[in-house]
Amino acid sequence: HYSFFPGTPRWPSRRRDLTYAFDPRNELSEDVKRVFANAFSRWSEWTPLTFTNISDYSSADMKIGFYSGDHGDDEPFDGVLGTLAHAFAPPTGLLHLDNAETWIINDVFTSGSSSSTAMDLESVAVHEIGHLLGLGHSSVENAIMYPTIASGVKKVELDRDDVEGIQVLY
Ligand code: TQI
Ligand code: ZN
Ligand code: ZN
Repeated sequence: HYSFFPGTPRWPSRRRDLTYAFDPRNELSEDVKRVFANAFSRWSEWTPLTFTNISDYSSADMKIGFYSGDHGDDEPFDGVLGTLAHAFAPPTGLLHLDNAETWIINDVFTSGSSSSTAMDLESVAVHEIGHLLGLGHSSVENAIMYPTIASGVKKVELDRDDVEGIQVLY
């Protein structure tokens, strides 16, 4: 079953229209931005929440970026595999991805030929957005919030368990 973080943090009810921005230092492609827009829409479909991409990074509710190793939040990334990404629950709203991973975007690899360690970006994004909204991990294997995903696998459809969890929060 779904779970929440200790203290059940969530975006307050007066904040239904949330904003997100990409770290301008990353200069991300439109393809990457589209993956996130898609991932956010999988959650807005089942909640009263809306998610809007704004360009002002400093004022966005949720901030997304790709980083390598130490990046200033006491949770350094660890190179290929291990930790792929992490997200901080409301009201912090940070979503960080490990730049050392080979990310698959729309079935295309971002680097090299290391297909055995490539991870699907949208799948990880949908999972991390769940954390950004206040969901912890689920014990249901098909759930987006289940704490394991295999390399190369695309798992982007919310399970009924994810939907039930998010609808308790919002
Ligand atoms: N990153 C972990 C995660 O997001 C970070 C983490 C570890 C965590 N323990 C936690 C977050 C407890 C919240 C609560 O789960 S990860 C997956 C999955 C990771 C894992 O890099 O291991 C995905 C990132 F679920 F597939 F294994 C994205 Cl999709
Ligand atoms: Zn981080
Ligand atoms: Zn997780």
